[in-house]
Amino acid sequence: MSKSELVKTKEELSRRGFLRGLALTTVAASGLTSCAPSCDGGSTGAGDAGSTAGYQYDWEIAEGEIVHGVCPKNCYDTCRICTKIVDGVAVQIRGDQTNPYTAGSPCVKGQTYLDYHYSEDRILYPMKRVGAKGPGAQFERISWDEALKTISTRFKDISDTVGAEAIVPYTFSGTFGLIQGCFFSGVLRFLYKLGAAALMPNMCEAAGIAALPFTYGKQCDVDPEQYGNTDLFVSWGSNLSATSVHSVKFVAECKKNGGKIAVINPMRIPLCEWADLWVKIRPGTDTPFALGAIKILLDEGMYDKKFVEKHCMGLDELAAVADEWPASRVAEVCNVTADELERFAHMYADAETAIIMMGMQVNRDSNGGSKIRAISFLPALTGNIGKSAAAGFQWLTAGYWALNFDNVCLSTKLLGAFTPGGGYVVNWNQINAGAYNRRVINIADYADVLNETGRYAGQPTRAVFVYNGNPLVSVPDNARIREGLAREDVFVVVSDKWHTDTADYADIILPCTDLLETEDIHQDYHGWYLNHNAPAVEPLGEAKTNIEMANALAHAMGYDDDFFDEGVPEMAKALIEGTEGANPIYGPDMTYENLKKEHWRKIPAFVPYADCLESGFPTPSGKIEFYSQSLKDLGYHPVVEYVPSAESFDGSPELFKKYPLKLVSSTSKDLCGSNWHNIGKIRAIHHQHLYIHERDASVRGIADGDSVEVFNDRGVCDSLTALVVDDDVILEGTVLALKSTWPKLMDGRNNINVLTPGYTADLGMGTSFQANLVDVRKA
Ligand SMILES: Nc1nc2c(c(=O)[nH]1)N[C@H]1C(S)=C(S)[C@@H](COP(=O)(O)OP(=O)(O)OC[C@H]3O[C@@H](n4cnc5c(=O)[nH]c(N)nc54)[C@H](O)[C@@H]3O)O[C@H]1N2
Ligand SMILES: Nc1nc2c(c(=O)[nH]1)N[C@H]1C(S)=C(S)[C@@H](COP(=O)(O)OP(=O)(O)OC[C@H]3O[C@@H](n4cnc5c(=O)[nH]c(N)nc54)[C@H](O)[C@@H]3O)O[C@H]1N2
Ligand code: SF4
Ligand SMILES: [Mo]
Repeated sequence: MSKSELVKTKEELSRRGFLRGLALTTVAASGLTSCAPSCDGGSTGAGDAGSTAGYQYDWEIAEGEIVHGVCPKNCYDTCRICTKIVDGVAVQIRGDQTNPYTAGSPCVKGQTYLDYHYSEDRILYPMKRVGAKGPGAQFERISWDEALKTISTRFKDISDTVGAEAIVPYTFSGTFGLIQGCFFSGVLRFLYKLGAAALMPNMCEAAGIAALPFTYGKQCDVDPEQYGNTDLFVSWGSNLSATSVHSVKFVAECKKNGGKIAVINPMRIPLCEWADLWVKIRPGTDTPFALGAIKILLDEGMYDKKFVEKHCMGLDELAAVADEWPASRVAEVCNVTADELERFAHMYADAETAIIMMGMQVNRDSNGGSKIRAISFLPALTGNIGKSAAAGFQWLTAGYWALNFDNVCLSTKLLGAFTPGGGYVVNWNQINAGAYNRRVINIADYADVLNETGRYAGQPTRAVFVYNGNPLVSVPDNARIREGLAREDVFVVVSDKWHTDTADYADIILPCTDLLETEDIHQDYHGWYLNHNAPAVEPLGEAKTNIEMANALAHAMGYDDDFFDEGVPEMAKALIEGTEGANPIYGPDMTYENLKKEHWRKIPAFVPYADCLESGFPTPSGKIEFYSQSLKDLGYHPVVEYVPSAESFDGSPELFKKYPLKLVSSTSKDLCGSNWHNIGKIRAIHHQHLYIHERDASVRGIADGDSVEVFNDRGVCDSLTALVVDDDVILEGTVLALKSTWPKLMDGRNNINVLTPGYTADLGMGTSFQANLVDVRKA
């Protein structure tokens, strides 16, 4: 493309709004503006609202540099993407065509990354609040020097008077980059040096991560690119059509190749269209369902006797537990028919190879760890372990994250113990045993942390540092989160790109970079890839990466440790190579420099657990443990036990009389966590429905399309409209809504987290979003 053609294209683009983004970049980068257009505190955070719509154009039109990156969001897919840069401006994003997993295109959200990046609503400068905290808060621009001085002065004061442990981090999954974020690095390096409380980031997958090693010793998930080769794909409490759009094509291959599909889910999901069996299970009751299926496998001799004899221990104890779950009892508790249970058991036993994809919602319950443990017995009983690359289970590929995390997060050095995300901690007893050199807080009970209640009574909280997360949208028991952030004696720092609901409570806001401006290393948690994200453009305004922020804060505090002079290249090298040199699991010569050149590398194919069939499983007995002495020693049932969900018909019968509907939160294909709700094009397609069964609706006088209030003792969610559906869509007694909408974009109406509880899960100290009884009325 010639220069004049490019100029013409830019003219065309400018007419469609492109130059608004360009102008913002240029002016902001030159520092000539006092503030991005909407950084005056009056912003709604409402994103582009269509202003820059349509500026993408054909990949082939412009000559430009192509930079390889990775979508950094907390999403199964970790899309490998390419960005075209013309004159220092990002003009188009598309999928990396060479990557078999995410080839083609990012999802609908990823396609709006340029709107996201060049949005007029991005926070580009440090801000301080002027006036009251909360909705409508006003901010004015300050320099980084002033921001750092204010924060360091306040932090020193708190450390000297109350103690540094009164400063609490909140960080979760804004970027899943292993250096800038992902639970343990980023600004935590600074906060842990400071002496701030240690954060257990156990919001998402912790119960399952804690449960699986009791069965298998280590976690080896099947590669999703193998779905096409399996005889049976079981979607167990998962909805890949929303959560992992790029892996649906592999399920389609399974179907095309004659494989079967089973869905276990209280809600109809798109995969039900292809399913041979849909079990509309009652939420929270997966343990009895799995045990009922196990009883049938054992009673009818439909299990792999040779495999179990050689590689498993505790069959008799498992049989005794399963015996308590005849089909009639399973039917009653799980609200399924005995026939459905039989069909599932036979379908599973008959398949030569089977993959069970366990969704994460299953583990976000007070009994979530037990559910994952109960399901985990099925592949072992049927010999689906170590048999084929297309047999086994999927949870998260955490077992393949063979990087030197401690070199980067410095936890051993700073906290006295290393925890890769916290999920390997089973319960508070282990923490109380003194692994850490300071007070520990758990994200699952953040409302208590902020309000000094429950287990945190008497533990002062005087400052909160939020980055990479949005507690006021995403964390349970939200009204109490708001109360805690609103405390006048709590100093709040928020680092984000947007004026989120949480940012409205900030004393100081620090602007962060996005994927186009940040270098990082990413590893998929579903696929088998290690990836490099190269920065594509200069940061807009004065945005800093999380590591730059950590280093600047450390220098402001006067810390002179060498590690606060490190940049991403040194950290990436230490992460990937460690002191050992290239890391063998990723194939030959896996060095930082090679990953940069190759952009991504897939872990070379192998059969999960095949090595353990030869050399034993890394459990205490060396076998797959249906009976776990370790669990018993920790005070749990050594096999598994059905303890009803903390809020459910059988777990809390009195509460059930008052609030007879189980609220299930689910994931929107149009949002990722709370990301993108503020981007106009996306908000336009995102719905805010409460799926409700027609009989549940009619007894409450609710018609399709009515505005409704969903309520319980914790609060009222008033942002939903009823979508009245029948038995073909949802189980009666269950209502479902999508998670992570921004109250401030809904006229201050609450999202569902005003209803969700702060209980911790049985294993891994995870959250219990699903242990949630409610009622509904017409608004
Ligand atoms: N009701 C209900 N609620 C849920 C769930 C549920 O099932 N039901 N699921 C839970 C789960 S599984 C998860 S993972 C959590 C997610 O919880 P969080 O990770 O706390 O929430 P997100 O909404 O993803 O917020 C991420 C924020 O980080 C910011 N951010 C992005 N990149 C960066 C960066 O590089 N630096 C900085 N400083 N900030 C950045 C984004 O702009 C965004 O505001 O939500 C939980 N919430
Ligand atoms: N588009 C998009 N993709 C995402 C995310 C996002 O926000 N948006 N978030 C990412 C993150 S952080 C996570 S953790 C994952 C979330 O992944 P998941 O947690 O797997 O996704 P959900 O849709 O919340 O839940 C999956 C299904 O579980 C069902 N379900 C609920 N309770 C039960 C139960 O007790 N038993 C059974 N059998 N089924 C139940 C629900 O009906 C739902 O269809 O997705 C990731 N991918
Ligand atoms: S949100 Fe997920 S599917 Fe969408 S671009 Fe990012 S990684 Fe890909
Ligand atoms: Mo998550």
